[in-house]
Amino acid sequence: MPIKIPFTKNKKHTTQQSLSLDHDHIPNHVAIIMDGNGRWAKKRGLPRIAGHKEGMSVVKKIVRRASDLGVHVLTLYAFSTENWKRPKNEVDFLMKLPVDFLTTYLPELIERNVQVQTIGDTGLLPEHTRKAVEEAISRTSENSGLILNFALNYGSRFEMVNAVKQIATQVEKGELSTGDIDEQLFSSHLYTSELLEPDLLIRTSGEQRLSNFLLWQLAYAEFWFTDVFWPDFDEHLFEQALYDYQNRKRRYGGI
Ligand code: V07
Repeated sequence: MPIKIPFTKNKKHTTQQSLSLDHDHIPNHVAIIMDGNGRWAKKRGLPRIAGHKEGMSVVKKIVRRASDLGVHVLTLYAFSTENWKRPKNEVDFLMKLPVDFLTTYLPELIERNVQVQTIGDTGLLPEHTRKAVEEAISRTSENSGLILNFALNYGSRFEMVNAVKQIATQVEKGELSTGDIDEQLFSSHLYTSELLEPDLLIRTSGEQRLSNFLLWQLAYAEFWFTDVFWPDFDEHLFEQALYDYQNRKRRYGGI
C-alpha cells in the first residue's frame, strides 16, 4: 500500500487529511494526559469548568475512534492526586464529570463492548462519583473490547511506594525473600498489573512532562506532544499521533 505523506507545511498537527494508518500495527495501549482545559477556557473568557466540560466531549470522540481502530487499552489521566489542591468549586465540578459522562454515555460503551476500569486510589473519591464509576465497571466487566481505563486520584509515586509497602510486608511475614523481588514482581503490585504497558503516550497543550503519570509503565513508550489544548483535540489528531507512532517504529526497523 502506498504511504501517503500528510500535508505538513506549517500545519503539522492541524491537517484533516486522512492518513494511511497501518491497521495491523495499531498500538495496543495508548495513554493520554488531557491537558489544557483551563487554558482553553481562559482564552475564551470562560470559567475553567467550561474547559473541563468541553474536554469530556472530546473523551467520547476519542473513545469512539480508539475502539473503532482496535486499540486494546486507552488510559486517560482524568484526575491526579495533586488535583485536590485546586479550588473547591473546580474539584466539585470535576467529581461530577464521571457521573455526567456515564449517564449519557454508558449505554454506548456497553453497545461498543467497552470495558471500563480505573487506576488510582478511588476509595477517596466522593460517594456519588465512586458509585457511578463502580456501576460502570461492574456493568462492563464481561465486555471484551476496548479497555477504557480512567486514572482517578492517581499518582505514580504513591502507586510505587504502595507496591514497596506490600512487598515489604510479605518479606516481613516471611512469605517472600528479598531475592524473589524482580521487575515482574514489582509490576504485579501496581494498579496496572493486569495491563500491557503503554506503547504511546500523548500529552496535549504544549507541556512535555510526565507529571507523575505511569512513571514505571512508560519506560519504553513513544511520547507524542501537541500544542493543541485538550478541548480542541480530535479524532484526526489522535490518528496523527498513531500515524507518527507507526512511522517511528518503522524507522527503527521494528515493523
Ligand atoms: C474528566 C474531562 C476530560 C479532560 C480532563 C479533565 C476533566 C471523563 C471522566 C470520567 C471518569 C471516570 C469514568 C467516566 C468518565 C472524567 C474526571 C475529569 C475527574 F468512569 N472526563 N473526565 N473524570 N475531565
